[in-house]
Amino acid sequence: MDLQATDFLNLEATLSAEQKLVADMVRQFVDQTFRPHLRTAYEEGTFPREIIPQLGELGLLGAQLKGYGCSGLDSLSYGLIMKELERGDSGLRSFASVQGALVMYPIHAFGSEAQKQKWLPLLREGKAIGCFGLTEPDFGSNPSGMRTNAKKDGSDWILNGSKTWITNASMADVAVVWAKTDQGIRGFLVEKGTKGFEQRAIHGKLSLRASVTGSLFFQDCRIPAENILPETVGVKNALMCLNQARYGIAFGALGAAEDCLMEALNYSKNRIMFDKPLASFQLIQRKLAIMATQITTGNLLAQRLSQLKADGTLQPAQISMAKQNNVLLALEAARTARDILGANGISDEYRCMRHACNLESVYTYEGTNDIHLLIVGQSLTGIQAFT
Ligand code: TGC
Ligand code: FAD
Repeated sequence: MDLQATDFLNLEATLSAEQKLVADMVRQFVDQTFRPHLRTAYEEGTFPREIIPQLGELGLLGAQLKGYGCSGLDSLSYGLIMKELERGDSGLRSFASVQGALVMYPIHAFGSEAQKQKWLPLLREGKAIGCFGLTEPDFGSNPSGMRTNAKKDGSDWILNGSKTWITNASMADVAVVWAKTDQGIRGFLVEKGTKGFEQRAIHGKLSLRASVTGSLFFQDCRIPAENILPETVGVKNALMCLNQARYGIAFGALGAAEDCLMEALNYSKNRIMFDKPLASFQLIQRKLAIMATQITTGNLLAQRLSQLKADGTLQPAQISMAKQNNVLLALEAARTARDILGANGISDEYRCMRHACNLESVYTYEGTNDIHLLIVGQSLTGIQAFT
């Protein structure tokens, strides 16, 4: 039997028929529906909004959640969806991650029944877009220090402050915003059009261009009592949302890495240099073998993560290990593929340079690579080394 470059240990054989079906369906959607928009979206620095209804129709938004019309898929299927989306582009996976893990999840986990009824069906169908505001200009890795605050005024809350580097910020219908209150850090649903709420796009990104990123500003925004997420009691709730999104990234980054490996492999078999295919040189084979090995270990890590999640025993530090490891290996794979493609590697006719540029953001967002190593370090030593 021929061994598959991107599935050297035949993990596919361990998938259920339904899991295979989900992965194939998403791969087909990405190839047929998303890819035709990608080059223009990347050049123009926009997200192709026209595909959002189809993401909803296919049940890919909040696919891990149960009820309210959500797909209620198992944890591995959810991971495979993220992987197939990011095989297309990290910006596509980002859109689905934010909508499902950072907006729908907190409403599902910490929201009132009325909030769930109002927002989850709209968000699932892609009829409403959400964003998640945690990071501030002066508080990135240390969100607990945030300055955005909400003060009680009768039964309402008055919100002041700002958030930046927020995916989907300028196109969101609803923002999940984390703010300091006299009861600790709590989550609020801030709706588009609220007086004093401004949503602004960030331009000039050289990474994740097929994704919309921006800032949120709150000036004396009056937030009605029914828009606080009632079950939020501290920064812990925001970090619980990050667990969901980081889990998806641990899978997603592997999609980008596999796309790069296949591109480098095909190119090296066809490119003739010194009268022979590049693939016939030892140095090139070494690079391909390392990429395939890293991808295989990353997939094993992700698959085990999904089992722990399904068992309900998954720990944040385990997610950190996988996010850190898999994004780093994907970034290295993208750079190696770019190297193997020579000058052609920097052209947008190929995929590896775009993946490499995207993965620089993925390396930083949802906790930087070093923050995740510090989380693992804390787990190993029992000593907190952030401060
Ligand atoms: P710390 O004092 O360590 O903990 C406070 C409380 O929270 C608990 N906890 C967690 N709970 C659930 N999940 C986690 N991952 C948790 N981590 C900590 C902890 O046990 C404690 O509970 P309790 O009961 O004792 O109160 O908190 P800290 O403020 O010192 O933070 C620690 C640190 C640095 C690890 C955390 O702040 C962190 O992860 N920083 C990184 C920030 C980050 O990842 N930001 C992401 C923003 S969102 C984003 O980037 C979206 S990208 C979107 C896209 O895909 O496009
Ligand atoms: P900093 O925290 O300033 O870190 C800079 C460097 O210092 C890093 O190398 C870091 O590892 C290192 N460092 C920091 N603290 C320590 C320490 N204690 N010890 C050692 N080294 C340290 N945020 C949201 O809330 N919602 C979003 O939707 C969102 N989307 C994003 C989309 C994109 C494209 C990007 C790029 C970012 C997004 N972010 C979002 C923000 C992202 O989460 C932050 O960029 C990230 O948490 C890092 O914060 P920072 O950029 O302020 O870097």
